[in-house]
Amino acid sequence: MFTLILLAAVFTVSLGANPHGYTVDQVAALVLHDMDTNGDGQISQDELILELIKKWDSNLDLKVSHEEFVHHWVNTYHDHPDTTNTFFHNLDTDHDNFLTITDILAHIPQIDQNHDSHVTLSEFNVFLHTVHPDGHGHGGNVHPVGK
Ligand SMILES: [Ca+2]
Ligand SMILES: [Ca+2]
Ligand SMILES: [Ca+2]
Repeated sequence: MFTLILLAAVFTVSLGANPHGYTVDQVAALVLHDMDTNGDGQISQDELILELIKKWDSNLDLKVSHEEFVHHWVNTYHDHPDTTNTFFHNLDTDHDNFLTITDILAHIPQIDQNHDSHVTLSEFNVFLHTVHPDGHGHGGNVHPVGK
């Protein structure tokens, strides 16, 4: 399943990944920009945790619920709710329906490909393509749109 998502993401030319026309590449750039609080062009582990857990956790229980995540992600990046739903479940490594520090730490080795403790745009871009279905439904549950 995971391999299929990866292959679909790699071999698909993405045209208009969400209703506002952002491609996955553009969303990756937006997310990185939002997370990069010290403006060095990279995301540290702390910035990743700060962004997701502190900013997105509306009720301050250190867990980002499915509802909180989808609400925030769709509002911020204008993504399709179905796509966002698949994205959330791919991020939720322990399948407890919450994104926590545990889920983030589980993804860090995969995101930070050269293991320098910082995530660059190209690293984040590759990661997003593997966990986030594009707007044509490849790898996700979004209705395919004809080419
Ligand atoms: Ca940074
Ligand atoms: Ca989880
Ligand atoms: Ca890195």
